[in-house]
Amino acid sequence: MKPYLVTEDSFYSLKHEAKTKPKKDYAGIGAVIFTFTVLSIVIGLSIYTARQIAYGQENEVIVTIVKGSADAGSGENKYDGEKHSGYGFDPRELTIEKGTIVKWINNHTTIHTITSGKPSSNTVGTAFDSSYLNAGESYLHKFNKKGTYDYYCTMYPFMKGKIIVK
Ligand SMILES: [Cu+2]
Repeated sequence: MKPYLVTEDSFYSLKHEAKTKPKKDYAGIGAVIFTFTVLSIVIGLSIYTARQIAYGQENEVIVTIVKGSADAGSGENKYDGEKHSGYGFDPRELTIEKGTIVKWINNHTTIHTITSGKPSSNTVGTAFDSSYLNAGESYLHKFNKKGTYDYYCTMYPFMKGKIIVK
């Protein structure tokens, strides 16, 4: 192969070209912007796809902490035990497939928790624990193991729920 040589003439012509064709700089910026845009879309889609694989939105089930949950144990809004439907976790009991994500949404105006176990047990919070969930916040947990998971709210322990994973 012949090595490429920069002769006096070609050097001059390069310099001359650079001087007389400033438009080339704009084309360069355009290419950079275009590349950046394409890369952003590709990276964005990759993250979205990875998230879809990891969390599989089609396998997401929602449990809400309904309005008035903190009043469930008192007066007029007396907690209705097993039959309750208006207070606490809705649905109270939920059966899901292994690998499903449960998303709890706090639709109440105060703090609640989603804590695995029963208030009296010594395994409280071992399977999952949302810690303090403010009004409007959500907590997600993916259930990868079959079993029955009791949970409750440490702020208002009369709020109880159950997830059955098949
Ligand atoms: Cu609560």
